Amino acid sequence: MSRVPVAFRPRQPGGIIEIRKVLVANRGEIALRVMRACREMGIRTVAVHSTVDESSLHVRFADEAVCVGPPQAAQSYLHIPNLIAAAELTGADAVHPGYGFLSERADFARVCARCGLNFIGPKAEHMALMGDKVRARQTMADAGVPILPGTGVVTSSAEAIAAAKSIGMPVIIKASAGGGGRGMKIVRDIDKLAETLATAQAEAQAAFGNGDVYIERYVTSPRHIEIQVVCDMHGGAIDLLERECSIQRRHQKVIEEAPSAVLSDELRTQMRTAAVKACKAIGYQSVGTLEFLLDAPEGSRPRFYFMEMNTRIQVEHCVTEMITGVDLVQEQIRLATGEKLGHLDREHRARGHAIECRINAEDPVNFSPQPGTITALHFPGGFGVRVDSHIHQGYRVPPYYDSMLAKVIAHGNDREQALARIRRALDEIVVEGIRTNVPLHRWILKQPAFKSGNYNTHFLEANLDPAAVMAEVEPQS
Ligand code: MV4
Repeated sequence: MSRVPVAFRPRQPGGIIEIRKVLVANRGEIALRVMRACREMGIRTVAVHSTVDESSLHVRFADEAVCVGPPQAAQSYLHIPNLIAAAELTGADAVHPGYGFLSERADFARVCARCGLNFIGPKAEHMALMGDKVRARQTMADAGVPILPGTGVVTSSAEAIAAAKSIGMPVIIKASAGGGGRGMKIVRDIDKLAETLATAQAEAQAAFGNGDVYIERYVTSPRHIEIQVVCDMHGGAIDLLERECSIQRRHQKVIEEAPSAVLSDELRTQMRTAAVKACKAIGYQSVGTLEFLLDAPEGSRPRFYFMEMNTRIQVEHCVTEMITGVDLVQEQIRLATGEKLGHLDREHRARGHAIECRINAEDPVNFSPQPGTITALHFPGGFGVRVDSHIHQGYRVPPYYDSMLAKVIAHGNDREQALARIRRALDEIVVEGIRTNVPLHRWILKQPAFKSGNYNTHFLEANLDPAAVMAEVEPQS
């Protein structure tokens, strides 16, 4: 391997490394979000873009822009040599990966460091640790964080059957290199275990180049609750409360809110304490999220279990920002310079309630992607409403990337007020030229289970009523 010249960046008094120019290795709304944070901090920005994104808003928002390849992400936003060349060319001293694309690739973080670029995120070793779900599970167990009864890497069907007998049925087989719902198989009948194990191993090998799988007890109706953490390079770690993310379809979140409508103060404290304890145990640095499954069967004590840790800023970070007043992207940048957490309150209480709807370019009922041109656009506004989006009238939604067009976030003094505001905001929004999931959101927000706050991860698949969703294509009063 050839040696890469490593830029020399002396630390300033207090150990702070200044960041003057950030290359944003992403597109869409998150690229804008990062550039807005940089602008407010007096940091210059470099956009990278594929040929199809040449006139995108993230390019116009940046101080400089570099084309890094053709539309296919593998040849542009995921093409590490081109991104490093763009940073070198523009004299950027830091890289922000956003979410998706290279944001959780330990190899990218390592290459950035080798090239003297400050990767705005955690250490590569923690990204690699959390990308290995078997290792992550064991690490959490060692730190005293609750995990579901389960195994390490399972290789033989005899081993799997013995494990299932001790865990109890049903079980779930998960790929160690998977995550976010990819590479999972539920097994309800122990007679099917050996066969499903072989399929899971083959699929994991094909999808991730790693056939390792493990087994866990399957929780039939869990809620997905995650804790936002913020950690500095000096052992400081705090949490910024939870987000409830159970409204999802095929592991894509659709609506998120904070705080959760169902967590008791006692359970919330336990989850927050576990999350911070885990971060301190591994020496985690930067912002991150611990995802938990909450098993709350009728009539028995609710329990939470570690599921995964996301080592990036997440799409739904905005709901946490709205209830804490903390700019998470600015914090992420400050932490990458070596700043201590000192400036942040150690203890956060929710200021009201926030709800986020992800607006996607997709059919509201069958969810097929809807690329095309936006012919008319009006975004909601007013007290307590925030819209993070990169689209505009005349924008062409390319078929190559994620279908998310906008996030509409409403904040209120309590859940009732936040709900009324987001309903009002979704009645104001106009996106013409392509189909979007706005009608789906209008429908969800009216459902008694959603209004009560008592819903689990099966809410959408169990309740989706196509005719009722289609009736929401025009806003109703
Ligand atoms: C589970 C589970 C039940 N039991 N693990 C889905 C995403 C990935 N992070 C893990 N997931 C699940 N793991 C056990 N042992 C149910 C899910 C799951 C789920 C989790 C969170 C949000 C939505 C979900 C939808 C279906 C399944």
